[in-house]
Amino acid sequence: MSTASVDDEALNQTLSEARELRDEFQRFLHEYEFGMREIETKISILRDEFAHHHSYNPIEHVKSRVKTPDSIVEKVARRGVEPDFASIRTHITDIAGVRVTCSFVADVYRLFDLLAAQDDITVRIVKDYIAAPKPNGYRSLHAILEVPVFLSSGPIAVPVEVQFRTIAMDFWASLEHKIHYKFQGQVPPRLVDDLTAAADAATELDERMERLHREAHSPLAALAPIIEV
Ligand code: 0O2
Repeated sequence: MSTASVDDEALNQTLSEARELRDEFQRFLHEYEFGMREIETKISILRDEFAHHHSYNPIEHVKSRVKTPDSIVEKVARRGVEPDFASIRTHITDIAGVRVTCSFVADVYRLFDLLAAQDDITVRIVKDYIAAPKPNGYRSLHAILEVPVFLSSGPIAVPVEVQFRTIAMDFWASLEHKIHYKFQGQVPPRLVDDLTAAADAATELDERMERLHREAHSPLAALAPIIEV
């Protein structure tokens, strides 16, 4: 065999392996996208049911994403996870993410409870950064929920990270994220202190808004115009 044809064969082999890896990676990411869609559907059903039957919408907005390949590779390297699909599946549980922004803290827990109680959902991990905020002031309820996805080859269980938070928590986290990104993690101490104080203010705002909401919806509030007259 000539050197050229040996080189061609090696190149073809490499190309075919690269294509196989690409296809496997796409299949891998699709599983997470399907899991994410299952969770989105569950949330949207709850939202519609609340709106139609309780005349109340506890959800302000929902945002979803599947981690980019670059971000998965970065996390695999940072966490020292073996770079094979099985290890990534086991150790990286936030490839699919859904963020649910609620009006009030009570709604955050109510929605989590409603999802967690569904028969086909398995709660794998819960991190309650509302009960125990991070030192920088970050608050949210994080849960890794495993949901079944029915593929042509059979069912698989897909983990989805669901972050539940209020509008105030979301506002704070989004600004903090931008500041963190701008300073590449080296945020000046004065700004860190200001951010922590802003997180306290956000907590207080959540408490006041929820108090107001409760008062406005208490049976006494309905009588107020009559009492005033
Ligand atoms: P993205 O694009 O938002 O998903 P790790 O993921 O390794 O950092 P861990 O323990 O797996 O840490 O997850 P953790 O701390 O429970 O939650 C990670 C995610 O929560 C982050 O995802 C953020 O979305 C959010 N988060 C956690 N802490 C903070 C914080 O201090 N500030 C802000 N703004 N968000 C936070 P990613 O992977 O960073 O990015």
